[in-house]
Amino acid sequence: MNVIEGRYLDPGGRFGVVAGRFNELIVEPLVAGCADSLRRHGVDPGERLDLVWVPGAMEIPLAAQRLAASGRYAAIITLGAVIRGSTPHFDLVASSVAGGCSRVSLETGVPVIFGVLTTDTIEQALERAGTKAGNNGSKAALAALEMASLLATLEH
Ligand code: INI
Repeated sequence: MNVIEGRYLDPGGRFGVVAGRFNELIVEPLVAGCADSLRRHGVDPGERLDLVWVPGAMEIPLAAQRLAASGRYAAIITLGAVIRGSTPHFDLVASSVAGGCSRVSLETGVPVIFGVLTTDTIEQALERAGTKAGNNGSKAALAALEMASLLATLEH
């Protein structure tokens, strides 16, 4: 059996992070976890990582689309926090950003990693931003390395 899979090795190229400022307290540690994970896998953030801030999760797909369409990135990582709390349009925001990111990825052929938290409570979001449940930004960085490496393999 010929197994084809990506590896958590530096595939080369630039990486782009698009982060939503809304719920910044949660998103800042996601960005830090993402950059740290890339650095520990050989990607120097100072040299090869661009960070784009947008107002909130709703704006993430458009910025991700611009980065992906530029052809300059091995992968784009999206980070944000959509928290149900008392927000009536939680479902709309959550499904819109998820669908938008997936569309950008399929239309451009560039991996767009979905590192946007969608939780019921702030506590659940905090748990995934560097406390009890790890750091979703760090997990998103690993997914970006794996997908960039997989696509490089599939192209040859
Ligand atoms: N944006 C978020 O990133 N997270 C949220 O939880 C959120 N809530 O709850 O409303 C949110 N709203 C803002 C939205 O993403 C846009 O920035 C805004 O509507 C302007 O277009």
